[in-house]
Amino acid sequence: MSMLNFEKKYRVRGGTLVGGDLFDFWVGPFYVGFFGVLTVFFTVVGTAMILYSTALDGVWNVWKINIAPPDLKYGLGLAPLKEGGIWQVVTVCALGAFGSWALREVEIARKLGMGLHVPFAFSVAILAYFTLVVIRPVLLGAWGHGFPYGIISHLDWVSNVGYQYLHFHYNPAHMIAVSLFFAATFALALHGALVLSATNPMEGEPVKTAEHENSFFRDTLGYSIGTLGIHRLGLILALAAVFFSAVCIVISGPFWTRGWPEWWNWWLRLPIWS
Ligand code: 07D
Ligand code: 07D
Repeated sequence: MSMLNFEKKYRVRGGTLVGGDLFDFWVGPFYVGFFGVLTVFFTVVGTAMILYSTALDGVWNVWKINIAPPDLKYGLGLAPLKEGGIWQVVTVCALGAFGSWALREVEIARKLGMGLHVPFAFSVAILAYFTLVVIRPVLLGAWGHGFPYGIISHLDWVSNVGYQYLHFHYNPAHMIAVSLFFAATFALALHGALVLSATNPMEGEPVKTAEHENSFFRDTLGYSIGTLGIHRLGLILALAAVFFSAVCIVISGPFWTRGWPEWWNWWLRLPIWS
């Protein structure tokens, strides 16, 4: 049975958050839904604004496309379209599209009677983006603190903002975030390797099951977190990494204005040294 026929079995009505059954249908393999329509709307408007800005600049090299936020002088007000207003519209569209996509995920999960883990996970990514382009700029008093939309230009922003605080690696929340990102990839690599080694053994060997997987890690480390547990651990590590990323950037400026290496002076001031 082809995948599409098989999936028909799971195409259940209902579970929508708004609009009743108005948009409760599929186009090919895709569920539409009210939030699907909204996602398409925001994506089309946002992309059109990016193309409009690119046409104004006349630079069609995809690496060089740059939609800059408004100058700091505009504060938290609206800027003219050609002076950062486009960035503001694109930001609204991006947040609209990401938010609608998350809600569409909620509707699909409700239809299938699944948990809401996937939209929850995506919401944490949206939170990081929201922190970068809304929470931090609002706390600093200007939309100009948001990052520019461009493949290379957003890297320049990360580097410039990093050096504003002298040495961003000394930001303690950045340290925690980086360690969590590394831990998440390490856990996924171990998990992927374990599953492949059990299900894809040497020629002539039988395929192994979870009992073998658990025994492998018990024999190696004295403990196996288990088949469900490893997915919980992966999710927690990844979401914590992104959460601490949001923390590390929101404290840079609004709550700490000097170089990050200086923050560690509390260590030198501990009374135990005197
Ligand atoms: C693999 C899932 C698929 C997603 C992909 C991204 C677009 C943008 C836009 C032409 C893992 C699709 C990209 C639709 C096109 C225009 C105007 C996810 C996977 C393939 N970044 N970043 C990239 C975004 C920020 C940083 C690449 C987005 C922050 C560094 C891609 C956002 C900071 C490096 C990209 C965002 C930051 C990158 C690959 C939003 C801190 C790289 C991304 C919405 C978080 C790397 C040239 C990837 C690179 C890279 C997209 C935000 C830092 C263009 C959409 C401001 C240091 N970023 N980024 O694979 O090669 O993600 O850059 O917040 O080195 Mg970035
Ligand atoms: C924001 C992306 C959200 C994406 C969404 C979805 C689409 C659709 C469609 C594909 C958060 C978009 C979807 C567009 C696509 C299709 C079809 C993710 C976001 C909603 N750093 N640093 C981080 C490291 C240095 C600096 C985070 C490492 C330097 C600044 C992470 C190193 C300096 C900022 C991280 C390193 C510096 C960060 C990024 C090493 C520069 C941030 C991950 C080894 C000189 C940013 C919230 C993240 C942050 C951030 C890692 C070095 C500066 C922990 C490993 C020393 C200014 N850095 N960094 O947040 O915290 O993902 O952002 O050197 O702002 Mg750093």
